[in-house]
Amino acid sequence: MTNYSTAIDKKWQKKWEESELYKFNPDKMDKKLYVLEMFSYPSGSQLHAGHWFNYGPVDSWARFKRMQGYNVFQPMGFDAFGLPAENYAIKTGIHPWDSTKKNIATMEEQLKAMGAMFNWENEIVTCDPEYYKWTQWVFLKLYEKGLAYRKKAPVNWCPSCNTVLANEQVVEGGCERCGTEVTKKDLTQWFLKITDYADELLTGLDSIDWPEKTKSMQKHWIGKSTGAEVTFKVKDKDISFDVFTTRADTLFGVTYVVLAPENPLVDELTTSSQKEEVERYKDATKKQSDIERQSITREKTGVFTGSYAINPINGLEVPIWIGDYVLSTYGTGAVMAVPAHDERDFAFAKKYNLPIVKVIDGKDKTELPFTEYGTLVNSEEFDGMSSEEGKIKIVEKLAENKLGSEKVNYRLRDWLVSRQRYWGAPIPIVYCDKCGAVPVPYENLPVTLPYDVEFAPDGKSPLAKSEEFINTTCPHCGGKATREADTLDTFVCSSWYYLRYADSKNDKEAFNPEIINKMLPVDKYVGGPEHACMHLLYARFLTKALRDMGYLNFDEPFLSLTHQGLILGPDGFKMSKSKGNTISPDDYISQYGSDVFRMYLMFGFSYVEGGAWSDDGIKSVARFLERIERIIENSYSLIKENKNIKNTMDKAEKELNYWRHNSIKAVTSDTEILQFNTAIARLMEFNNALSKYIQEETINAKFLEETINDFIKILAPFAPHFAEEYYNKFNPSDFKDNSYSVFNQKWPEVDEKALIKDEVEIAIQINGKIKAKTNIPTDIDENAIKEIALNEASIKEALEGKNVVKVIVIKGRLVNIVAK
Ligand code: ANZ
Ligand code: ZN
Repeated sequence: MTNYSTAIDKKWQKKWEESELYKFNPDKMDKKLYVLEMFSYPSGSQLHAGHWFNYGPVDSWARFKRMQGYNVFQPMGFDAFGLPAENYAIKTGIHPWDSTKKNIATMEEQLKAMGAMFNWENEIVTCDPEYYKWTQWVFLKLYEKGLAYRKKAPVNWCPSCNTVLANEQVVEGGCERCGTEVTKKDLTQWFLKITDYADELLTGLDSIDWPEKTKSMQKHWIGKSTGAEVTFKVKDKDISFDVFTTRADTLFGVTYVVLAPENPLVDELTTSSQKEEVERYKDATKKQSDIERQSITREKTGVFTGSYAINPINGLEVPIWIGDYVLSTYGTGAVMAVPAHDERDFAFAKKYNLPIVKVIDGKDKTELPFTEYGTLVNSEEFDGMSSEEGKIKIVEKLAENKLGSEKVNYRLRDWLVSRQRYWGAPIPIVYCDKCGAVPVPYENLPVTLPYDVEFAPDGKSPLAKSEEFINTTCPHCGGKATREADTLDTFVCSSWYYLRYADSKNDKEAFNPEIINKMLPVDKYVGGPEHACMHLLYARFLTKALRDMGYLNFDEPFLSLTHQGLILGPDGFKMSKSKGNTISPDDYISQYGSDVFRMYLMFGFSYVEGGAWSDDGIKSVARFLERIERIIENSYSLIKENKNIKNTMDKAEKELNYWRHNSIKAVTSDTEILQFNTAIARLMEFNNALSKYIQEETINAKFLEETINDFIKILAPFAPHFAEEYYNKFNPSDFKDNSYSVFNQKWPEVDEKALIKDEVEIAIQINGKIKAKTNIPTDIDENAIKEIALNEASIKEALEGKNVVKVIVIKGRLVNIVAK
């Protein structure tokens, strides 16, 4: 019968809480360690095994660090605004506030059953006015610095979620949340000027310890491109326009130019005979998203405007077209087309019978479009130059005539943050007929989200329908004004939550910079890889913006990042309530106790890979803890009995001591890199060695006691309640202070000497074939090893009648006897 059960979980959870064991110590800043797991949405479904997989193992890592002497800060909270909570509310008819609060209460309870050392005293809930007041403050600060602005732009629209989306929320043309195909609308929206930080967001990646793949995704998303802007004058008109090109070396091959249909010059350039066709084409383009338009496989289409432009390098006239493969949102919204060397231009030229002129000579391609890079031809004074040299020389020449210059472009667009939904932080701006857009004064924050609102989405901001909310007075002139009815995207709330955690109770300011600058950056951040180009990018931007305003003294919010793997449903699909494949931890916990469940997750799956759920191994983990229990209990009685006790360190002691230190060493290094499954395998080895030792006729009680204590200590991060129980059994305490806890003990140190074995097993070969194995002392010389090998019984026999030609010794591993 096993002693370990949920009763033990509860007992220690209570004790830990009462004794404030995990409280962060603000006086020990030199050893602070900020460990953070991405907080979750309090959606209707409860915590499933996947959530545990995020939080449980990281808590084990934090406990390990605590025992190494770190002053750990591990806060927890809820990302409570946003579509999931709102959609759940719409489905059930329960108000988002009520359902969210209820869900949070349930999730808190489930999280507490995990027994993690969360700093609950610093909990934050982003939909609480005490939190979003400061989200609004952040927004106003950005506004003050010109980093938040409003503009009319063609934006992504999800017809199912009835709201605009940021570029980052469009995944392969679909809505990040619901998958519905995203369309475009011309709307006036609020943006945050993340592009101001494009370059630093790129270079900063070199300074942080993040998975390479995530860094490269961000790099790609930011998309730095170095090229040139080249000016084309319009024939017979007093206008000109710039194109962005990365291939100035191909300028002599330009046979036409293409503007994005939305380019504001189009109307002016369109001749009357082309007007009708151009208008029709513009209308058709409006419906398509940028992602669709960029597809390589899609047929390229366009319309001639009737006007011509002059190639600035050779004075040739080329027709001006519009085409939807040119995006209005990239570069200058205009391209010079070089069909001989660019695939898209080539397809377009073929379709519309436009000329193709080869200007780069290379050898690797024989079919059009020709090789990309090579030597310039058909370019007069530049003939024979390499592409690279040509780029420089051609731009130099253009620059002399003020018709071109070097230019760096980024793919990154400003972050669209306004949403036409109810469940978010109101944007703290009012509109006055006289004064225009006026920020709500800081002392009037928060702009409270009203409770009684018809929130079912219909494409218009629900807050606009709330008279009580929308009508206000202008803070500037006191006249009649209306409030901004859009709310902030939840990613704004989560872009700064890691700052608020560290000073969560501050009601005077968003945070006290002095505290934050000591507590941050976050030392270890753990969460899903799907956030690579959203949350993780937004948070970096916000940190840099607040730093430049003087509030922060660090450049990056998250120094080290790990993505945990995904625990899939038993069917191999992502766990979701709608698929009915979620695994609830609750039943397992009541059956086995939380430590068994936690340890099984850590032992059964690689932390960074995850995998499909199966509970095949959970019984064996439960049995492992039972075995440990038995061994500890038996050892305890052996020591107490005080019979057959010795004080010497003999062979059996040395053997156990070897396994003890071997485990300490491996568990330390594996846990450090969150490689929990192998760490637990080492604990199992250690346990086997203990089991063997206590069957000895005589035992060294003092040594056994020390060894058991070490074992409990290195087991503690993985089975916290269980280990606390047995640590206290072995080391009874009066509970006067917190020294009772195994988590206040020092992590055991490796005694390297114990790892040097007295004996090693070596293989003995004859002519390269293994014939025998034997144990030899480690401290003997080569001749003695040869002697032992040659005198081994079976070897002696095999060598009979043969001549030993040579004996080769590879120390610690083998002896090869060459014989004829
Ligand atoms: C002429 C040329 C010749 C180009 C050639 C490429 C190859 P990246 O590297 O992504 O920055 N381009 C510029 N603005 C564009 C827009 N708004 N929509 C669509 N395409 C645009 O790509 C830069 C290249 O993409 C530019 O260089 C331009 O085409 C095109 F053999 O200019 B290139
Ligand atoms: Zn006013």
